[in-house]
Amino acid sequence: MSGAAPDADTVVAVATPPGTGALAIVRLSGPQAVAAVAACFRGADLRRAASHTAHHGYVVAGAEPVDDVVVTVFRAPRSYTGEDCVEITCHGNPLLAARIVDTLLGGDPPVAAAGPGEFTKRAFLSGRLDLSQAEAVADLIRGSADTALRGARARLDGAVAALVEPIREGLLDAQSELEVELDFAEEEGDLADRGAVRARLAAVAELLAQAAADPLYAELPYDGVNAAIVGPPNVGKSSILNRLAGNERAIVDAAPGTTRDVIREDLAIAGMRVRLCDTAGIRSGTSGIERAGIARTREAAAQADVAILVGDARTGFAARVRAEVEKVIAPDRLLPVLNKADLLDGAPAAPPGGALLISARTGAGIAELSAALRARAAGVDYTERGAAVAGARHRRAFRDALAEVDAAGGMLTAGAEIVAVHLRKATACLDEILGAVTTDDLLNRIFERFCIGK
Ligand SMILES: Nc1nc2c(ncn2[C@@H]2O[C@H](COP(=O)(O)OP(=O)(O)OP(=O)(O)O)[C@@H](O)[C@H]2O)c(=O)[nH]1
Ligand SMILES: [Mg+2]
Repeated sequence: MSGAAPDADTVVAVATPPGTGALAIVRLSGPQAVAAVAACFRGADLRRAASHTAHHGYVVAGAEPVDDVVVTVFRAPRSYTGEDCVEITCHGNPLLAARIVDTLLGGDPPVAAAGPGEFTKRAFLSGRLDLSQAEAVADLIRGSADTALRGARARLDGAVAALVEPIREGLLDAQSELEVELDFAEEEGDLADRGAVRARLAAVAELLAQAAADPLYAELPYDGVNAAIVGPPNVGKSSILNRLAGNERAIVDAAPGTTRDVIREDLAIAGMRVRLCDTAGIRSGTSGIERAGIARTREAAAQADVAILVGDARTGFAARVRAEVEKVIAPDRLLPVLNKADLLDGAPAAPPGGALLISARTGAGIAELSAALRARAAGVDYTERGAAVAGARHRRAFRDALAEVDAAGGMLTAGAEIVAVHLRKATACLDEILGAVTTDDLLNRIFERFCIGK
């Protein structure tokens, strides 16, 4: 967090995005939040304001009114951060919001500028949120698919704790059963049969495996899925982009080699944010500009999470083009599509290799294309793109816990002490998920992904 703002201090930040809108919100948290605003507010006496009350008045810089605002007061501990919080709603001009922040920063009592995620970090530190809930806040703000948002919503509502709790209890039960069996063992060393413990551990292992695969972690990259439309010239790549975008974004022409550069369009497709690229058709024997365009096509395909490989329904896929594309993107990220189905004579035959048959001209098969794109995108591992951070962290912890439970299972006949050590380690992995034990490093890594003001 910002070095200038030790955690006990009062901090301020603009909570709304830096653009023009109807309203903007400046937010404060900390012991001096109310006093700091009251010092530059003309209206009711905020120092006496009850929690969860709103007050109309002016923010003033010296004698000059900056803006008329609504100030909402939240008293500790019934606030987002658990500290005293104030929200100042002003007109949605970033200059006004910045002047209000400047006025507060230069005022008395002093306040400091909040770092990224500082409000949510304070909510975690004061026990208002567990760590999995704090992570869900970032995912709720930046998630790029409806499933990701549903997962984040559920996690913010405590779904991870609900997932972890029965596992934790299972581990505790295994520990106590272990002790019971120890007590009843006829003689020291009679450790052959630990049936109840073994069954308990198997159940816990099953829960851990399920938890790691839970749809709560259906995450996609924050900036959306990268998809590229690739194929030979003239098969209708630009027409497909236009059809998915619902407008004439790209130039379409009967002459091959129309698209020379990569055209990008941010779209919502099947409930998912997609950055879709239309590219220059791949062919050999070209020169100059077109060759440069094809080089960019390769680049776009290499960066794509999913590449829509387009062929002509009448002639199928160009083998050389396919080979060219497969050099830069794994085959399981390719979505083969045959376009111009409307030009087929008679009923279309089943297309080869699970390809989709579509027509950019009539719109036939476009809904299926959207759904297939969604399904293909959901199958990609985004960990390396910095997405799915919470999911990756939790999954690793669940897997580590599972390894400990397996190790404990393997030690059942060796001795109760060593089994107990593994079970305690498994519990520690679960504690890491909810943030019962954390390090500054971990917290910094989590909260630096947040926007300022959240
Ligand atoms: N009948 C029919 N024609 C289509 C369809 N899709 C595209 N076309 C036509 O095919 C031609 C090429 O379309 P484009 O979308 O420019 O194809 P492209 O793959 O982007 O071509 P390049 O940019 O040159 O690589 C145009 O005349 C389109 O009108 C389709 O589904 N059916
Ligand atoms: Mg084109």
